[in-house]
Amino acid sequence: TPAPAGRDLDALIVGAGFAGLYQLLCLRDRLGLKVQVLEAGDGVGGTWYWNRYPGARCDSESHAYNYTFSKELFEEWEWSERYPDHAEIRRYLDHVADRFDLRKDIRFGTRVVGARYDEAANRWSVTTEAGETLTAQFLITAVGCLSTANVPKFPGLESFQGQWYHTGQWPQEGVDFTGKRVGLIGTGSTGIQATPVIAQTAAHLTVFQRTANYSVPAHNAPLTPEFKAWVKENHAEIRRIMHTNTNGQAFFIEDRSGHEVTPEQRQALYEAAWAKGGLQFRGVFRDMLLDKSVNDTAAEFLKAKIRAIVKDPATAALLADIDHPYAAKRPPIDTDYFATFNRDNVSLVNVRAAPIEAITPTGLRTKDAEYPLDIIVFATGYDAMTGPLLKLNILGRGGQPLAKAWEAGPRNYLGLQVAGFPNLFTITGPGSPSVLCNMPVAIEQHAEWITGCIAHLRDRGLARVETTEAAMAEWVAKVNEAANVTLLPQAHHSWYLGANVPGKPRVFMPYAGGMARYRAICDAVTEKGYEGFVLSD
Ligand code: NA7
Repeated sequence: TPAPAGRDLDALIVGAGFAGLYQLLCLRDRLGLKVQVLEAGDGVGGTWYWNRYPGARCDSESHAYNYTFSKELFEEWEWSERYPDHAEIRRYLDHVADRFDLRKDIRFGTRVVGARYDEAANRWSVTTEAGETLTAQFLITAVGCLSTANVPKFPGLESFQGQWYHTGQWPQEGVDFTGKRVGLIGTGSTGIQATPVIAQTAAHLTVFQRTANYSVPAHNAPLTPEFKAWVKENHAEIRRIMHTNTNGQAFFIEDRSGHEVTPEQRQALYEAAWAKGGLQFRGVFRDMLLDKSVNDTAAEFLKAKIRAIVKDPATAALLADIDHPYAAKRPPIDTDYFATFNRDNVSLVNVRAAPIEAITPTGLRTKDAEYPLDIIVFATGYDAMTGPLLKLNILGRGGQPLAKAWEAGPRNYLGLQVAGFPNLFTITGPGSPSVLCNMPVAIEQHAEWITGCIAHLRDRGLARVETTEAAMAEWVAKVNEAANVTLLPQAHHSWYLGANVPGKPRVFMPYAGGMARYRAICDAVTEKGYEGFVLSD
Protein backbone atom coordinates (compact mmCIF):
# COMPACT_ATOMS: atom_id res chain seq x y z
CA THR A 1 0.00 0.00 0.00
CA PRO A 2 1.63 3.22 -1.12
CA ALA A 3 1.79 6.11 1.32
CA PRO A 4 -0.69 8.91 0.71
CA ALA A 5 0.49 11.36 -1.90
CA GLY A 6 -0.27 15.05 -1.79
CA ARG A 7 0.37 18.05 0.34
CA ASP A 8 1.21 16.45 3.62
CA LEU A 9 4.56 14.96 2.58
CA ASP A 10 7.61 16.36 4.32
CA ALA A 11 10.14 14.81 1.99
CA LEU A 12 10.33 13.14 -1.38
CA ILE A 13 13.26 10.89 -2.15
CA VAL A 14 14.10 9.84 -5.69
CA GLY A 15 15.59 6.34 -5.90
CA ALA A 16 15.46 3.17 -3.81
CA GLY A 17 19.05 1.97 -3.88
CA PHE A 18 21.45 2.05 -0.93
CA ALA A 19 20.98 5.82 -0.63
CA GLY A 20 17.20 6.11 -0.92
CA LEU A 21 16.50 3.24 1.46
CA TYR A 22 18.70 4.61 4.21
CA GLN A 23 17.51 8.19 3.74
CA LEU A 24 13.92 6.98 4.11
CA LEU A 25 14.78 5.10 7.27
CA CYS A 26 16.57 8.13 8.77
CA LEU A 27 13.87 10.68 8.03
CA ARG A 28 10.87 8.48 8.79
CA ASP A 29 12.03 6.46 11.77
CA ARG A 30 14.41 8.90 13.44
CA LEU A 31 12.70 12.24 12.72
CA GLY A 32 9.13 11.02 12.28
CA LEU A 33 8.67 12.74 8.93
CA LYS A 34 6.18 11.78 6.24
CA VAL A 35 8.32 10.53 3.42
CA GLN A 36 7.70 9.01 0.02
CA VAL A 37 10.32 7.33 -2.14
CA LEU A 38 9.77 7.28 -5.89
CA GLU A 39 11.61 4.53 -7.74
CA ALA A 40 11.63 3.85 -11.49
CA GLY A 41 12.39 0.14 -11.11
CA ASP A 42 9.99 -2.49 -9.88
CA GLY A 43 12.17 -3.39 -6.94
CA VAL A 44 14.81 -1.97 -4.62
CA GLY A 45 18.49 -1.97 -5.57
CA GLY A 46 19.09 1.18 -7.60
CA THR A 47 22.18 0.66 -9.74
CA TRP A 48 22.09 -3.05 -8.82
CA TYR A 49 18.50 -3.35 -9.94
CA TRP A 50 19.57 -2.53 -13.49
CA ASN A 51 23.12 -3.91 -13.67
CA ARG A 52 22.52 -7.63 -14.23
CA TYR A 53 25.02 -8.19 -17.02
CA PRO A 54 27.13 -11.36 -16.98
CA GLY A 55 29.84 -11.07 -14.35
CA ALA A 56 28.27 -8.02 -12.62
CA ARG A 57 29.88 -7.97 -9.23
CA CYS A 58 30.94 -5.36 -6.71
CA ASP A 59 34.61 -4.44 -6.45
CA SER A 60 34.37 -3.65 -2.74
CA GLU A 61 34.73 -6.77 -0.63
CA SER A 62 31.45 -8.02 0.73
CA HIS A 63 32.20 -7.47 4.43
CA ALA A 64 32.70 -3.77 3.58
CA TYR A 65 29.75 -3.51 1.20
CA ASN A 66 27.13 -3.12 3.90
CA TYR A 67 25.36 -0.50 5.86
CA THR A 68 27.16 0.06 9.14
CA PHE A 69 24.41 1.83 11.09
CA SER A 70 22.92 -1.31 12.59
CA LYS A 71 24.97 -3.87 14.47
CA GLU A 72 22.05 -6.32 14.36
CA LEU A 73 21.70 -6.00 10.61
CA PHE A 74 25.42 -6.57 10.23
CA GLU A 75 25.36 -9.63 12.45
CA GLU A 76 22.35 -11.33 10.92
CA TRP A 77 23.38 -10.90 7.27
CA GLU A 78 25.94 -13.28 5.85
CA TRP A 79 27.60 -12.78 2.46
CA SER A 80 28.56 -15.89 0.54
CA GLU A 81 31.53 -14.71 -1.54
CA ARG A 82 34.51 -12.38 -1.20
CA TYR A 83 32.81 -9.92 -3.59
CA PRO A 84 29.02 -9.90 -3.77
CA ASP A 85 27.44 -10.34 -7.18
CA HIS A 86 24.49 -8.29 -8.38
CA ALA A 87 21.87 -10.86 -7.34
CA GLU A 88 23.23 -11.19 -3.82
CA ILE A 89 23.34 -7.39 -3.39
CA ARG A 90 19.68 -7.23 -4.40
CA ARG A 91 18.90 -9.96 -1.85
CA TYR A 92 20.68 -7.88 0.78
CA LEU A 93 18.76 -4.72 -0.07
CA ASP A 94 15.49 -6.70 -0.22
CA HIS A 95 16.29 -7.93 3.26
CA VAL A 96 16.98 -4.38 4.48
CA ALA A 97 13.73 -3.12 2.93
CA ASP A 98 11.74 -5.89 4.66
CA ARG A 99 13.53 -5.76 7.99
CA PHE A 100 12.94 -2.03 8.40
CA ASP A 101 9.49 -2.09 6.78
CA LEU A 102 10.54 0.37 4.10
CA ARG A 103 8.48 -0.87 1.15
CA LYS A 104 5.25 0.70 2.31
CA ASP A 105 6.74 4.14 1.67
CA ILE A 106 8.26 3.35 -1.71
CA ARG A 107 6.34 3.73 -4.92
CA PHE A 108 7.88 1.40 -7.52
CA GLY A 109 7.55 1.74 -11.29
CA THR A 110 7.45 5.50 -10.85
CA ARG A 111 9.95 7.51 -12.86
CA VAL A 112 10.48 11.15 -11.95
CA VAL A 113 10.65 13.38 -15.01
CA GLY A 114 10.52 16.84 -13.49
CA ALA A 115 10.90 18.78 -10.24
CA ARG A 116 10.13 22.43 -9.62
CA TYR A 117 10.64 24.61 -6.54
CA ASP A 118 7.67 26.76 -5.62
CA GLU A 119 9.11 29.70 -3.71
CA ALA A 120 5.86 31.04 -2.25
CA ALA A 121 4.84 27.68 -0.82
CA ASN A 122 8.43 26.62 -0.09
CA ARG A 123 7.67 23.22 -1.57
CA TRP A 124 9.04 21.01 -4.29
CA SER A 125 6.63 19.76 -6.93
CA VAL A 126 7.70 16.52 -8.50
CA THR A 127 6.21 15.17 -11.71
CA THR A 128 6.21 11.51 -12.65
CA GLU A 129 6.24 9.94 -16.09
CA ALA A 130 2.61 8.97 -15.59
CA GLY A 131 1.78 12.68 -15.22
CA GLU A 132 1.16 12.70 -11.50
CA THR A 133 2.39 15.54 -9.30
CA LEU A 134 3.53 15.16 -5.70
CA THR A 135 4.78 17.92 -3.43
CA ALA A 136 7.01 18.01 -0.38
CA GLN A 137 9.07 20.49 1.59
CA PHE A 138 12.35 18.65 0.96
CA LEU A 139 13.53 16.92 -2.18
CA ILE A 140 16.38 14.44 -1.86
CA THR A 141 17.94 12.79 -4.85
CA ALA A 142 19.29 9.29 -4.30
CA VAL A 143 19.75 8.57 -7.98
CA GLY A 144 23.29 7.19 -7.93
CA CYS A 145 26.35 8.26 -9.86
CA LEU A 146 26.50 5.56 -12.51
CA SER A 147 22.88 5.11 -13.48
CA THR A 148 22.43 7.02 -16.74
CA ALA A 149 23.55 4.75 -19.56
CA ASN A 150 25.91 6.21 -22.14
CA VAL A 151 25.04 4.61 -25.48
CA PRO A 152 27.28 6.19 -28.13
CA LYS A 153 25.30 7.62 -31.00
CA PHE A 154 26.68 5.39 -33.72
CA PRO A 155 24.83 5.86 -37.00
CA GLY A 156 22.76 2.85 -38.00
CA LEU A 157 22.04 1.45 -34.55
CA GLU A 158 18.31 1.44 -35.28
CA SER A 159 18.93 -0.65 -38.41
CA PHE A 160 20.70 -3.47 -36.52
CA GLN A 161 18.82 -6.73 -37.02
CA GLY A 162 20.40 -8.51 -34.06
CA GLN A 163 19.98 -7.64 -30.39
CA TRP A 164 21.87 -4.95 -28.55
CA TYR A 165 22.06 -4.18 -24.85
CA HIS A 166 23.67 -1.61 -22.59
CA THR A 167 25.11 -3.35 -19.55
CA GLY A 168 23.40 -0.92 -17.19
CA GLN A 169 19.95 -1.71 -18.59
CA TRP A 170 20.24 -5.46 -18.72
CA PRO A 171 17.10 -7.56 -19.31
CA GLN A 172 15.89 -9.19 -16.09
CA GLU A 173 15.53 -12.54 -17.82
CA GLY A 174 19.17 -12.45 -18.93
CA VAL A 175 20.65 -12.92 -22.40
CA ASP A 176 21.62 -16.24 -23.97
CA PHE A 177 24.89 -15.93 -25.88
CA THR A 178 25.09 -19.60 -26.82
CA GLY A 179 26.36 -19.98 -30.35
CA LYS A 180 26.18 -16.24 -31.06
CA ARG A 181 28.68 -13.86 -32.59
CA VAL A 182 28.97 -11.20 -29.93
CA GLY A 183 30.61 -7.78 -30.09
CA LEU A 184 31.43 -6.01 -26.84
CA ILE A 185 32.34 -2.32 -26.88
CA GLY A 186 34.20 -0.89 -23.91
CA THR A 187 36.97 -2.02 -21.60
CA GLY A 188 36.15 -0.31 -18.31
CA SER A 189 35.29 -2.29 -15.15
CA THR A 190 32.11 -3.52 -16.80
CA GLY A 191 33.59 -4.79 -20.07
CA ILE A 192 36.41 -6.41 -18.09
CA GLN A 193 33.90 -8.26 -15.88
CA ALA A 194 31.59 -9.30 -18.73
CA THR A 195 34.21 -10.46 -21.27
CA PRO A 196 35.29 -13.74 -19.59
CA VAL A 197 31.70 -14.78 -18.85
CA ILE A 198 30.32 -14.04 -22.32
CA ALA A 199 33.31 -15.84 -23.89
CA GLN A 200 32.29 -19.07 -22.16
CA THR A 201 29.15 -19.51 -24.26
CA ALA A 202 29.46 -17.25 -27.31
CA ALA A 203 30.49 -18.75 -30.63
CA HIS A 204 32.82 -15.81 -30.96
CA LEU A 205 33.40 -12.68 -28.88
CA THR A 206 35.01 -9.60 -30.39
CA VAL A 207 36.08 -6.99 -27.85
CA PHE A 208 36.34 -3.46 -29.25
CA GLN A 209 38.93 -1.56 -27.21
CA ARG A 210 39.36 2.20 -27.46
CA THR A 211 41.42 2.67 -24.30
CA ALA A 212 43.49 -0.11 -22.78
CA ASN A 213 43.07 -0.60 -19.06
CA TYR A 214 44.87 -2.11 -16.08
CA SER A 215 43.23 -4.85 -14.12
CA VAL A 216 44.17 -6.80 -11.01
CA PRO A 217 42.75 -10.27 -10.30
CA ALA A 218 39.82 -10.17 -7.90
CA HIS A 219 40.48 -13.69 -6.60
CA ASN A 220 36.83 -14.06 -5.82
CA ALA A 221 35.91 -17.18 -3.86
CA PRO A 222 33.28 -18.44 -1.44
CA LEU A 223 33.90 -17.11 2.06
CA THR A 224 35.12 -19.66 4.58
CA PRO A 225 33.26 -20.23 7.86
CA GLU A 226 36.37 -18.91 9.65
CA PHE A 227 36.31 -15.65 7.71
CA LYS A 228 32.58 -15.22 8.31
CA ALA A 229 33.12 -15.73 12.03
CA TRP A 230 36.05 -13.30 12.04
CA VAL A 231 33.89 -10.63 10.36
CA LYS A 232 31.14 -10.96 12.95
CA GLU A 233 33.58 -10.89 15.86
CA ASN A 234 35.37 -7.85 14.47
CA HIS A 235 32.40 -5.82 13.38
CA ALA A 236 33.31 -2.80 15.50
CA GLU A 237 36.90 -2.74 14.28
CA ILE A 238 35.92 -3.18 10.62
CA ARG A 239 33.46 -0.33 10.99
CA ARG A 240 36.11 1.85 12.63
CA ILE A 241 38.52 1.27 9.75
CA MET A 242 35.83 2.02 7.17
CA HIS A 243 34.92 5.25 8.94
CA THR A 244 38.45 6.55 9.46
CA ASN A 245 40.37 5.75 6.26
CA THR A 246 40.42 7.69 3.02
CA ASN A 247 38.41 5.31 0.84
CA GLY A 248 35.78 3.80 3.12
CA GLN A 249 37.11 0.31 2.49
CA ALA A 250 37.85 -2.21 5.23
CA PHE A 251 41.59 -1.88 4.77
CA PHE A 252 44.10 0.92 5.25
CA ILE A 253 46.35 2.22 2.51
CA GLU A 254 49.87 1.40 3.73
CA ASP A 255 51.72 4.32 5.32
CA ARG A 256 54.79 3.65 3.21
CA SER A 257 56.31 5.58 0.33
CA GLY A 258 57.32 3.93 -2.92
CA HIS A 259 60.69 5.59 -2.44
CA GLU A 260 61.38 3.86 0.87
CA VAL A 261 61.96 0.42 -0.58
CA THR A 262 64.50 -1.26 -2.83
CA PRO A 263 63.41 -2.45 -6.30
CA GLU A 264 63.45 -6.05 -5.00
CA GLN A 265 61.27 -5.18 -2.01
CA ARG A 266 58.91 -3.28 -4.28
CA GLN A 267 58.58 -6.23 -6.63
CA ALA A 268 57.86 -8.52 -3.68
CA LEU A 269 55.21 -6.13 -2.34
CA TYR A 270 53.51 -5.94 -5.74
CA GLU A 271 53.64 -9.72 -6.15
CA ALA A 272 52.04 -10.16 -2.73
CA ALA A 273 49.33 -7.61 -3.55
CA TRP A 274 48.70 -9.28 -6.93
CA ALA A 275 48.36 -12.63 -5.16
CA LYS A 276 45.95 -11.13 -2.63
CA GLY A 277 44.02 -9.42 -5.42
CA GLY A 278 41.44 -6.67 -5.67
CA LEU A 279 41.50 -2.99 -4.86
CA GLN A 280 44.12 -3.47 -2.16
CA PHE A 281 46.74 -3.32 -4.90
CA ARG A 282 46.28 0.42 -4.83
CA GLY A 283 47.10 0.41 -1.12
CA VAL A 284 50.69 -0.81 -1.46
CA PHE A 285 52.16 2.72 -1.28
CA ARG A 286 50.60 5.83 0.17
CA ASP A 287 52.03 7.93 -2.68
CA MET A 288 50.91 5.68 -5.53
CA LEU A 289 48.34 8.23 -6.68
CA LEU A 290 50.41 11.26 -5.76
CA ASP A 291 53.83 10.60 -7.26
CA LYS A 292 54.13 9.69 -10.94
CA SER A 293 57.46 7.92 -10.49
CA VAL A 294 55.92 5.63 -7.86
CA ASN A 295 52.86 5.05 -10.00
CA ASP A 296 55.09 4.17 -12.96
CA THR A 297 56.48 1.22 -11.03
CA ALA A 298 52.99 -0.13 -10.39
CA ALA A 299 52.01 0.49 -14.02
CA GLU A 300 55.09 -1.36 -15.28
CA PHE A 301 54.44 -4.29 -12.96
CA LEU A 302 50.84 -4.60 -14.18
CA LYS A 303 51.77 -4.27 -17.86
CA ALA A 304 54.39 -7.02 -17.44
CA LYS A 305 51.65 -9.25 -15.98
CA ILE A 306 49.52 -8.67 -19.08
CA ARG A 307 52.41 -9.59 -21.36
CA ALA A 308 53.07 -12.72 -19.30
CA ILE A 309 49.43 -13.88 -19.35
CA VAL A 310 48.45 -13.13 -22.94
CA LYS A 311 50.11 -15.51 -25.41
CA ASP A 312 49.67 -13.67 -28.70
CA PRO A 313 52.28 -10.87 -28.62
CA ALA A 314 50.23 -8.44 -30.75
CA THR A 315 47.15 -8.86 -28.53
CA ALA A 316 49.30 -8.54 -25.41
CA ALA A 317 50.88 -5.37 -26.73
CA LEU A 318 47.50 -3.83 -27.48
CA LEU A 319 46.10 -4.75 -24.05
CA ALA A 320 49.20 -3.35 -22.34
CA ASP A 321 49.26 -0.14 -24.36
CA ILE A 322 47.90 1.81 -21.40
CA ASP A 323 48.46 5.55 -21.35
CA HIS A 324 47.09 6.63 -17.97
CA PRO A 325 48.56 6.22 -14.48
CA TYR A 326 47.34 3.15 -12.60
CA ALA A 327 44.12 3.89 -10.63
CA ALA A 328 43.77 7.34 -12.20
CA LYS A 329 40.74 5.77 -13.82
CA ARG A 330 38.67 3.63 -11.48
CA PRO A 331 40.83 0.48 -11.36
CA PRO A 332 39.01 -2.65 -12.57
CA ILE A 333 39.43 -5.98 -10.85
CA ASP A 334 38.73 -9.15 -12.78
CA THR A 335 38.32 -12.88 -13.01
CA ASP A 336 40.43 -14.21 -15.91
CA TYR A 337 40.06 -11.12 -18.09
CA PHE A 338 43.47 -11.17 -19.76
CA ALA A 339 43.60 -14.98 -19.98
CA THR A 340 40.30 -14.88 -21.88
CA PHE A 341 42.19 -13.46 -24.87
CA ASN A 342 44.04 -16.81 -25.12
CA ARG A 343 40.77 -18.48 -26.13
CA ASP A 344 40.26 -19.31 -29.79
CA ASN A 345 36.81 -17.73 -29.78
CA VAL A 346 37.91 -14.29 -28.52
CA SER A 347 39.54 -11.47 -30.44
CA LEU A 348 40.52 -7.90 -29.68
CA VAL A 349 40.03 -4.97 -32.04
CA ASN A 350 41.76 -1.61 -31.68
CA VAL A 351 39.09 1.02 -32.22
CA ARG A 352 41.40 3.86 -31.30
CA ALA A 353 43.42 3.16 -34.45
CA ALA A 354 40.33 2.44 -36.56
CA PRO A 355 37.25 3.91 -34.84
CA ILE A 356 33.76 2.46 -35.06
CA GLU A 357 32.01 4.24 -37.91
CA ALA A 358 28.58 2.65 -37.94
CA ILE A 359 26.36 -0.14 -36.81
CA THR A 360 25.05 -1.95 -39.87
CA PRO A 361 22.01 -4.24 -40.19
CA THR A 362 24.35 -7.23 -39.81
CA GLY A 363 27.03 -5.99 -37.46
CA LEU A 364 29.53 -3.24 -36.91
CA ARG A 365 31.83 -1.35 -39.24
CA THR A 366 35.08 0.28 -38.23
CA LYS A 367 37.25 2.50 -40.37
CA ASP A 368 38.96 -0.52 -41.88
CA ALA A 369 36.80 -3.64 -41.42
CA GLU A 370 33.29 -5.14 -41.08
CA TYR A 371 32.37 -7.40 -38.19
CA PRO A 372 29.25 -9.56 -38.62
CA LEU A 373 27.50 -9.81 -35.23
CA ASP A 374 24.34 -11.29 -33.72
CA ILE A 375 24.53 -9.41 -30.42
CA ILE A 376 26.19 -6.10 -29.49
CA VAL A 377 26.93 -5.36 -25.84
CA PHE A 378 27.55 -1.73 -24.98
CA ALA A 379 29.83 -1.68 -21.95
CA THR A 380 30.30 2.00 -22.70
CA GLY A 381 29.72 3.39 -19.25
CA TYR A 382 27.58 6.18 -17.95
CA ASP A 383 26.90 9.87 -18.08
CA ALA A 384 28.39 9.77 -14.61
CA MET A 385 27.44 11.85 -11.56
CA THR A 386 25.68 14.75 -13.29
CA GLY A 387 23.71 12.66 -15.80
CA PRO A 388 21.22 11.15 -13.35
CA LEU A 389 20.58 14.56 -11.74
CA LEU A 390 20.14 16.50 -14.97
CA LYS A 391 17.73 13.85 -16.27
CA LEU A 392 15.33 14.85 -13.47
CA ASN A 393 14.80 18.27 -15.11
CA ILE A 394 15.11 20.14 -11.85
CA LEU A 395 13.97 23.79 -11.80
CA GLY A 396 15.01 25.91 -8.84
CA ARG A 397 14.14 29.40 -7.63
CA GLY A 398 12.53 31.45 -10.41
CA GLY A 399 12.31 28.39 -12.66
CA GLN A 400 16.08 28.23 -13.16
CA PRO A 401 17.08 24.85 -14.66
CA LEU A 402 19.84 22.91 -12.92
CA ALA A 403 21.18 22.22 -16.41
CA LYS A 404 21.69 25.97 -16.84
CA ALA A 405 23.38 26.38 -13.44
CA TRP A 406 25.72 23.52 -14.39
CA GLU A 407 26.29 24.49 -18.01
CA ALA A 408 30.05 24.72 -17.47
CA GLY A 409 30.17 21.73 -15.13
CA PRO A 410 28.70 20.93 -11.71
CA ARG A 411 28.89 23.62 -9.00
CA ASN A 412 27.67 22.92 -5.53
CA TYR A 413 28.65 22.97 -1.87
CA LEU A 414 29.97 19.75 -0.29
CA GLY A 415 28.37 17.85 -3.15
CA LEU A 416 25.13 18.33 -1.26
CA GLN A 417 23.42 21.57 -2.24
CA VAL A 418 23.20 24.08 -5.07
CA ALA A 419 22.51 27.81 -4.55
CA GLY A 420 19.13 28.66 -6.04
CA PHE A 421 17.75 25.24 -5.16
CA PRO A 422 16.57 25.51 -1.54
CA ASN A 423 15.74 22.32 0.37
CA LEU A 424 17.18 20.15 -2.38
CA PHE A 425 19.84 17.68 -1.25
CA THR A 426 21.84 15.51 -3.63
CA ILE A 427 23.18 12.31 -2.03
CA THR A 428 26.57 11.37 -3.54
CA GLY A 429 26.43 14.40 -5.81
CA PRO A 430 29.40 15.59 -7.85
CA GLY A 431 31.85 17.30 -5.49
CA SER A 432 31.44 14.53 -2.92
CA PRO A 433 34.01 11.77 -2.46
CA SER A 434 31.47 9.01 -3.09
CA VAL A 435 32.76 7.44 -6.30
CA LEU A 436 36.34 7.39 -5.01
CA CYS A 437 35.12 5.59 -1.96
CA ASN A 438 33.28 2.46 -0.87
CA MET A 439 29.77 3.64 -1.72
CA PRO A 440 27.70 2.53 1.29
CA VAL A 441 30.03 4.43 3.64
CA ALA A 442 29.76 7.62 1.59
CA ILE A 443 26.00 7.21 1.35
CA GLU A 444 25.48 6.71 5.09
CA GLN A 445 27.48 9.83 5.87
CA HIS A 446 25.46 11.93 3.42
CA ALA A 447 22.09 10.61 4.53
CA GLU A 448 22.99 11.19 8.18
CA TRP A 449 24.29 14.70 7.50
CA ILE A 450 21.08 15.59 5.62
CA THR A 451 19.01 14.12 8.45
CA GLY A 452 20.92 16.19 10.99
CA CYS A 453 20.42 19.32 8.93
CA ILE A 454 16.66 18.80 8.61
CA ALA A 455 16.40 18.02 12.34
CA HIS A 456 18.29 21.24 13.09
CA LEU A 457 15.83 23.26 11.00
CA ARG A 458 12.81 21.64 12.64
CA ASP A 459 14.15 22.14 16.16
CA ARG A 460 14.45 25.86 15.47
CA GLY A 461 11.17 26.26 13.65
CA LEU A 462 12.99 27.02 10.40
CA ALA A 463 11.76 25.87 7.03
CA ARG A 464 14.47 26.46 4.46
CA VAL A 465 18.13 25.70 3.91
CA GLU A 466 20.11 26.92 0.95
CA THR A 467 23.78 27.22 0.22
CA THR A 468 25.35 30.38 -1.19
CA GLU A 469 27.28 31.26 -4.34
CA ALA A 470 30.31 32.08 -2.19
CA ALA A 471 30.26 28.70 -0.44
CA MET A 472 29.97 26.96 -3.79
CA ALA A 473 32.87 28.92 -5.28
CA GLU A 474 35.03 27.96 -2.32
CA TRP A 475 34.03 24.30 -2.53
CA VAL A 476 34.59 24.03 -6.28
CA ALA A 477 38.10 25.46 -5.71
CA LYS A 478 38.69 22.86 -2.95
CA VAL A 479 37.54 20.04 -5.23
CA ASN A 480 39.95 21.23 -7.93
CA GLU A 481 42.82 21.61 -5.46
CA ALA A 482 42.23 18.14 -4.05
CA ALA A 483 42.22 16.61 -7.53
CA ASN A 484 45.29 18.50 -8.69
CA VAL A 485 47.60 17.16 -5.99
CA THR A 486 46.79 13.65 -7.26
CA LEU A 487 47.44 11.92 -10.57
CA LEU A 488 43.69 11.48 -11.12
CA PRO A 489 43.19 14.30 -13.65
CA GLN A 490 45.94 12.75 -15.79
CA ALA A 491 43.57 10.05 -17.04
CA HIS A 492 42.16 12.02 -19.92
CA HIS A 493 39.59 9.38 -20.88
CA SER A 494 38.03 9.00 -17.47
CA TRP A 495 34.41 9.40 -16.52
CA TYR A 496 35.62 11.28 -13.44
CA LEU A 497 36.25 14.06 -15.98
CA GLY A 498 33.14 13.44 -18.04
CA ALA A 499 35.45 12.58 -20.93
CA ASN A 500 33.52 9.49 -22.06
CA VAL A 501 30.44 11.51 -23.01
CA PRO A 502 30.88 13.68 -26.11
CA GLY A 503 30.16 17.36 -25.40
CA LYS A 504 30.17 17.01 -21.59
CA PRO A 505 32.16 19.76 -19.83
CA ARG A 506 35.60 18.50 -18.74
CA VAL A 507 35.60 19.04 -15.01
CA PHE A 508 37.07 16.67 -12.44
CA MET A 509 33.87 15.91 -10.55
CA PRO A 510 34.55 13.92 -7.36
CA TYR A 511 36.19 15.33 -4.21
CA ALA A 512 39.57 13.57 -4.07
CA GLY A 513 40.60 14.66 -0.57
CA GLY A 514 39.42 11.39 0.97
CA MET A 515 36.38 10.30 2.91
CA ALA A 516 37.90 10.95 6.34
CA ARG A 517 38.80 14.55 5.54
CA TYR A 518 35.44 15.11 3.86
CA ARG A 519 33.62 13.78 6.92
CA ALA A 520 35.62 16.15 9.14
CA ILE A 521 34.80 19.10 6.87
CA CYS A 522 31.07 18.30 7.01
CA ASP A 523 31.19 17.90 10.80
CA ALA A 524 32.97 21.26 11.14
CA VAL A 525 30.30 22.90 8.96
CA THR A 526 27.62 21.53 11.29
CA GLU A 527 29.47 22.63 14.41
CA LYS A 528 29.75 26.15 13.04
CA GLY A 529 25.96 26.36 12.73
CA TYR A 530 25.81 25.21 9.10
CA GLU A 531 28.46 27.55 7.79
CA GLY A 532 27.99 28.16 4.08
CA PHE A 533 24.25 27.63 4.28
CA VAL A 534 21.49 30.15 4.88
CA LEU A 535 18.76 28.85 7.19
CA SER A 536 15.49 30.74 7.17
CA ASP A 537 11.79 30.46 7.93
P1 NA7 B 1 33.66 3.11 -18.06
O1 NA7 B 1 34.69 2.86 -17.05
O2 NA7 B 1 33.27 4.51 -18.37
O3 NA7 B 1 34.14 2.38 -19.41
C1 NA7 B 1 33.47 2.56 -20.61
C2 NA7 B 1 34.27 1.95 -21.72
O4 NA7 B 1 33.57 2.15 -22.95
C3 NA7 B 1 35.63 2.61 -21.90
O5 NA7 B 1 36.56 1.63 -22.27
C4 NA7 B 1 35.37 3.57 -23.04
O6 NA7 B 1 36.51 3.94 -23.74
C5 NA7 B 1 34.44 2.77 -23.89
N1 NA7 B 1 33.69 3.61 -24.81
C6 NA7 B 1 32.81 4.59 -24.51
N2 NA7 B 1 32.33 5.15 -25.62
C7 NA7 B 1 32.94 4.52 -26.65
C8 NA7 B 1 32.88 4.67 -28.06
N3 NA7 B 1 32.11 5.60 -28.62
N4 NA7 B 1 33.65 3.84 -28.83
C9 NA7 B 1 34.44 2.92 -28.25
N5 NA7 B 1 34.54 2.74 -26.92
C10 NA7 B 1 33.80 3.53 -26.13
O7 NA7 B 1 32.30 2.34 -17.70
P2 NA7 B 1 32.08 0.96 -16.95
O8 NA7 B 1 30.65 0.63 -17.06
O9 NA7 B 1 33.07 -0.04 -17.39
O10 NA7 B 1 32.45 1.27 -15.48
C11 NA7 B 1 31.82 2.34 -14.78
C12 NA7 B 1 32.06 2.22 -13.32
O11 NA7 B 1 31.17 1.26 -12.76
C13 NA7 B 1 33.40 1.72 -12.90
O12 NA7 B 1 34.37 2.69 -12.96
C14 NA7 B 1 33.16 1.20 -11.51
O13 NA7 B 1 33.19 2.26 -10.60
C15 NA7 B 1 31.76 0.67 -11.60
P3 NA7 B 1 37.30 5.33 -23.35
O14 NA7 B 1 38.01 5.01 -22.08
O15 NA7 B 1 36.25 6.40 -23.15
O16 NA7 B 1 38.18 5.59 -24.50
